[in-house]
Amino acid sequence: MSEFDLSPYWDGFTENGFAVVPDVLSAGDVAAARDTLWKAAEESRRRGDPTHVSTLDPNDRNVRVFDLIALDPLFGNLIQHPVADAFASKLLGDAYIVSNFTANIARPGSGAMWLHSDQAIVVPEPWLTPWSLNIIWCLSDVTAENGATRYVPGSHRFECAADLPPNMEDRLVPFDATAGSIIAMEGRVWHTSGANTTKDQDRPLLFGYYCKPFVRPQWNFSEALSTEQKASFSPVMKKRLGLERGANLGTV
Ligand SMILES: O=C(O)CCC(=O)C(=O)O
Repeated sequence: MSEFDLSPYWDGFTENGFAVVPDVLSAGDVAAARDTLWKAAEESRRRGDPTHVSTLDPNDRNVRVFDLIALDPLFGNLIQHPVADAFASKLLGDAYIVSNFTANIARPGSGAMWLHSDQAIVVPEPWLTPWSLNIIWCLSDVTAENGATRYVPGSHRFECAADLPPNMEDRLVPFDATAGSIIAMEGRVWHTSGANTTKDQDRPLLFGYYCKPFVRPQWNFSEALSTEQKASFSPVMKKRLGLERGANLGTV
């Protein structure tokens, strides 16, 4: 488990379902990650993975990048970052796994996607305890105007679909974070992307998604990563990425 001290954040995280940790990345790291992300988007399209997904976003002003870990080692490092590891280990236990790592760049003119919780899209109800976690890497300031992710306060306590109030959209509140922050959001928080109403500000966010080891991961890293990429990870990370033959032996 990572040495990162969660104590200033943990009570707020459990109470609210999320915590913002500022300055996890320096300005230089943010610039490098943003640059790498744009190159990854281009490479992704070249490989035949469209960056506009009409079932997710209302128009092509959202740029989606999947398969981040296969696209650049920078993302392979971020997914095992000590701050992410600290939240994941504490919330999900040391045997947590990586489910997915993707990006959503909300460009000016982009619109909101549909409201969901990340746990609800991988596990059927009831959602009694947190089985998943999103670590959102803010590669720009995140504001209501530039399409900040918006969440329903208290929604991590909804245990089943019948608990969802009819006016969920009216309750949405935007996250507010500076470039270089992470937003750790437990899997049961209901949320959506915002609309980017600025003229000229991109809102690039990365979403590192982690689960309990018994939850089927969204991404198949055995298929996605090359032999060299797989070999570059430590034994612990190989386990977390599901690269070992005994993927789900002795984890529960
Ligand atoms: O981009 C965002 O703000 C949210 C994206 C999201 O929740 C998703 O893609 O599942």
